[in-house]
Amino acid sequence: MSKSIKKLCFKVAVLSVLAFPAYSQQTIHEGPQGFDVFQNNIAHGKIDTITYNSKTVGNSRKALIYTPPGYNEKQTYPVLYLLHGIGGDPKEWLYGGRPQFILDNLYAQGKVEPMIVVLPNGRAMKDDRPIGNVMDKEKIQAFSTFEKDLLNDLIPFIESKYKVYKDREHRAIAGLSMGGGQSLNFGLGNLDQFAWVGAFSAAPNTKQPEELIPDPDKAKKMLKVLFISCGDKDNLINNSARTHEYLVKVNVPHIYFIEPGGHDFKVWKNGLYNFSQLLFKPVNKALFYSK
Ligand code: FER
Repeated sequence: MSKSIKKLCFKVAVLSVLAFPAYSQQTIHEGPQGFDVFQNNIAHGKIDTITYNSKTVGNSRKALIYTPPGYNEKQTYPVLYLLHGIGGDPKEWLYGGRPQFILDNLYAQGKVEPMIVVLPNGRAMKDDRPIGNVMDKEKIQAFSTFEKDLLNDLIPFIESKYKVYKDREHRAIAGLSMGGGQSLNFGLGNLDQFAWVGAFSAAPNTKQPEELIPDPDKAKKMLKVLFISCGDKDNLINNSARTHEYLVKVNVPHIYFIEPGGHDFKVWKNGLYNFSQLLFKPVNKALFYSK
């Protein structure tokens, strides 16, 4: 190789390294190939089952918890509550979305802040299994009741058993479909509890925009990141679109990511991939939707 070509190669290499941080998190994009695949040669987080007493439901309830690679009790962690859909339970994310693979891979690349992820059962009723007609009125109601179970039972339990931060800026909520609607309803409805809210393919349980965001100035002031994503072929897209249109109208910054896809885990995995990388870090306003 001639000297001048070598010099040019060096310059290109230096420039790409310098430019990389600017590009690496500038866009919301679909996960690259392999982002959701188990890698043998990296550190892995751990999945455990926890059991907590629910005053709301009147029995003991189970949730899954993911602690990140290198988890140790000397460190204090922020928490993401990650919610499932209408036909699911905590195992829906575990087996359908493999959040542990997505997050392990992101940790290996230094792209996520260490955090604990809790996968609750969002159907807050005595028999919370996804059996029979999952559209039954009392089961749909249980997704709404979960707000109390989450705030009054599960969060206090997690905070008593794990070394976690207890303030809103270290607490995030996100979910798929019914869990996306829950995240918008509970997150935006309790801004004193959550600063990071994500909804992937939000379902018809999503409150009407005016009810969801009654005080846009407060939402604007308190939210760190509000992330809404949906597949362009999802029959439920209107729940996301109408929320987005209202947020634009009332000038609340948010991320709106419509990608090719239906009502499925391809979209939800990309949701987690993107949302998790934003959490508990300084906010990059360049990502927000602007008119
Ligand atoms: C509905 C259609 C879909 C509905 C909920 C869903 C409450 C939820 C889907 C999911 O969680 O995947 O009419 O009404």
